[in-house]
Amino acid sequence: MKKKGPLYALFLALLVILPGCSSLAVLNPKGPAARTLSDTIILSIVVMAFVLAVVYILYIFVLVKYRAKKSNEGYIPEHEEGNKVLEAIWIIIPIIIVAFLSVVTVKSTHAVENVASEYKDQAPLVIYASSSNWKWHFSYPEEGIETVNYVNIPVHRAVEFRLYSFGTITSFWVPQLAGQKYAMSDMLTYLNLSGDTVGSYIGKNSNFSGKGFAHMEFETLVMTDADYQDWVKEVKETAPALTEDEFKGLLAAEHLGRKTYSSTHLEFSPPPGDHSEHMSGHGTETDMHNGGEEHEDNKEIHPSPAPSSQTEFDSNPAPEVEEPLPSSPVEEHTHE
Ligand SMILES: [Cu+2]
Repeated sequence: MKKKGPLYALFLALLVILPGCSSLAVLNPKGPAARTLSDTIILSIVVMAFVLAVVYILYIFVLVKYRAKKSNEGYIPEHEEGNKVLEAIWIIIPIIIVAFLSVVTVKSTHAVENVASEYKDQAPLVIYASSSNWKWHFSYPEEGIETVNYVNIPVHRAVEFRLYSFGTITSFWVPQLAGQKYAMSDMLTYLNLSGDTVGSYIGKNSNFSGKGFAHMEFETLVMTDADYQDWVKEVKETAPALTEDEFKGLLAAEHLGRKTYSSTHLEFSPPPGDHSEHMSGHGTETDMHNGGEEHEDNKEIHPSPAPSSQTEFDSNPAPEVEEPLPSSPVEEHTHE
């Protein structure tokens, strides 16, 4: 029995240390959407723990009470069948559990898919987040600025991310602010998110997308409204404009550090259309590529180019990383 001491110590140490890791960031929410998810996770764990507790207590009770022992040697229990009360109990209880969890799931899903109730009266700040080859591009159409691998948002503000990808499917995830959502090349997906605590939160791609996947992280900085306005003003005054050539270079690169521009790529490389446009039955198939004909010939920067027989990878079947990978844009965990 003595040997178990170190094991218990290790277990306790892990319990103390692990909550500081980003892997449990979902249980340390800093915005309404993430808080809804965290509450749902904790509630589910409590319900499941209750079910387990009942099962194990009954199990131990039956083992102890009905085990073979001297006092009941040769005892054979009465044959029983059709106990209506017992059968009703074990049918109704699971129905109640499933119904309860269903209501919780529908309510929480509805909550995180929409603007949080406390920010309902605001027009959301729209930010396009597009991924390319292990980078994230953030375009602010209202401000007319663009960043790479970091995104700044004002605190207590509804933000609507519109997600798409210049390549494989990726998944946009800022664990402390909201759940993950897929970014695809042919349609936009929408993610509502708000931060209610000023701070820096790690964001990542949570869908494996190739060899650079592990380095595909970005910083989400939740700033006071005044700091945010100052930052936007400074970017507009000091950052270079994003030209089409510069943007092609950004797309071609495998990894990049942070970049800041005083114009967006949306003007010359529009995002893909809303999925609903061609699902309504009114549009034609070509409506899907809402970039318009003038962009069809510029397939390099169109997020949903027509299928081509050759991709950028075909010309270089085994690209090796010659230079060391750039360090992650977010160096630190968000320890409190
Ligand atoms: Cu579609």
